[in-house]
Amino acid sequence: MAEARDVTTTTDKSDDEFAKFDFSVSEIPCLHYQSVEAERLISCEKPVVLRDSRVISTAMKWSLDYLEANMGDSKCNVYSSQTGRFKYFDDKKAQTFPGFECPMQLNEMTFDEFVRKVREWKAGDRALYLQQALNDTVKPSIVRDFIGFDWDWLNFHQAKQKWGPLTSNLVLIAMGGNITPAHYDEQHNFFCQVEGRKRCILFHPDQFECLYPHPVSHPCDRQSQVDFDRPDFSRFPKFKHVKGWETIVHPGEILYIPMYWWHYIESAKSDTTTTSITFWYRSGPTPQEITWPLSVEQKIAVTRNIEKMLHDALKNTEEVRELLHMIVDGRYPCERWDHERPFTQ
Ligand SMILES: O=C(O)CCC(=O)C(=O)O
Repeated sequence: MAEARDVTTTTDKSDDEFAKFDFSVSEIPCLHYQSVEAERLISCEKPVVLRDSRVISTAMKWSLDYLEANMGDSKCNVYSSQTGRFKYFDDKKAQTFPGFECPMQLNEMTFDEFVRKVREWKAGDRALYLQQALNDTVKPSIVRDFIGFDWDWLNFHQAKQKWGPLTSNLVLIAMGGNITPAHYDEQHNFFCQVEGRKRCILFHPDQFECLYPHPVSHPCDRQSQVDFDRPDFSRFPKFKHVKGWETIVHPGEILYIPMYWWHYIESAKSDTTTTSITFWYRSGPTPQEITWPLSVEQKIAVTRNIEKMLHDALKNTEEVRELLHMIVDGRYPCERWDHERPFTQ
């Protein structure tokens, strides 16, 4: 099991460990999990890396060998990709969306099979990524480890932030170099690192316009259309101005990823595998008192609902575009609104 990092050296990127990008990034603060500042950041929905916690200390022994012996014989979801990029897509939407090509393939296999494939993997093979929700098919030892998580701390935060229920704990086992392209989730996440290092670049929800999400009706809804390695600035000119927040999470650390914050996640190339566990929480009920102007997050929720309503009514993504143009063009003059971009705070 690896030691937690020396926090004075947060940027331990050796030149060839992670991809290089031209956009500007600031460092996500890394703080003691009980510090006042960490609590403040979580309360105002800002990302923070929490160190020295014992939240998943019972999972710190979850090496591939340990999991192989204890995960049980049920099938796990293992994605494969020729490019090493694992862009999530909605299977149901994919079946009807014209011309959609799946960016990765789902294979179901037992944990043992997955481990065997990882051990036998050679250059040129498709990269593999296990993404399996923890469920009751695991052996009692894993259940004991799970019960041993610091639920007092987790439940305290869930109640304090007035979040909704915990929806799932995903175990993520990536091969070194795997990339989860930029996307946002509609849930809060305590993202816990068990083994290996992951570089996480987060973007505030107000970067929505720079990241060009796919339409809501697209199978890759909530994912950026921009290929970070080869950005097409003629299609996505505002990507030049995107500003991010970056960290490398190490074993034992927790990254708080607030709802609607974009995240791009990359496993260190020299780590054979990396293991993480997610704790996803729904947002709480809508506050009884709404104040104006709405927050960026509320505007994104409104935007999503409008897009969904239009698509449900028209049943055609191209017509959504035409209808929105008809509503806006020549009627809401730019000069008046330009200083009040919809997604800036
Ligand atoms: O770790 C990864 O590769 C992806 C994780 C992720 O997107 C999430 O936890 O929301």
